[in-house]
Amino acid sequence: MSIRLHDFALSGHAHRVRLFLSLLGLPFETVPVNMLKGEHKSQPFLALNAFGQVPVLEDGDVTLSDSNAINIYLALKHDPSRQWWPESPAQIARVQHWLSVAAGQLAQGAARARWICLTGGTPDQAVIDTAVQLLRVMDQHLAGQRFLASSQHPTVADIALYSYTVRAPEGGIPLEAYPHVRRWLSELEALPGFVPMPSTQPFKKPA
Ligand SMILES: N[C@@H](CCC(=O)N[C@@H](CS)C(=O)NCC(=O)O)C(=O)O
Repeated sequence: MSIRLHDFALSGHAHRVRLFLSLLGLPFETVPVNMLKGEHKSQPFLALNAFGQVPVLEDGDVTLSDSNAINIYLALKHDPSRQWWPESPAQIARVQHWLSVAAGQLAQGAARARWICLTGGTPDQAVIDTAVQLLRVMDQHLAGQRFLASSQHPTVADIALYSYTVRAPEGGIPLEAYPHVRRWLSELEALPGFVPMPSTQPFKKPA
């Protein structure tokens, strides 16, 4: 049974799943969801995800939403090496810590600033401050450790933080001041199967 990804090219949340499927070498079918036309709030899409958000993954009779939940599923189901989702309680907790950061400070900071800029607005200072504080913490952390939750290999934590961090400049947040973050981004971009998060220009805000 084939894997289907309900995807929107400019969504960093969707990119997390697209990227991870590609890194795992899993074939999948893309079902484009045109968020600019409001397709994510249509009845057929709401039947897949009542929150009306991309991404959604269908794997046979399993339907999942939430990028991080989907990537945990993919890691547990399709990564026999158990590299991407660790086994020890302490390591699992370290990965989960960063997944919480991705759903918290990253979403409220860099991801929000980017969306506001792409739709023609100006992020307020609190949003910028949240993004900058996270980048400072990440830079300090990555100065002492190769990946976010492991010194040896990437995990789903790195996938969760990658997409919106690399496109933070689209939200008016430059990355020059964070050399360890930039080194970490480059290491992820060198992984076999890596697919980039598209860069984009501001567009009209969806109605
Ligand atoms: N927790 C969700 C968040 C997904 C999300 O916010 N997706 C955005 C696109 S980047 C969306 O569909 N927004 C529409 C909405 O919230 O109504 C995840 O990790 O997948």
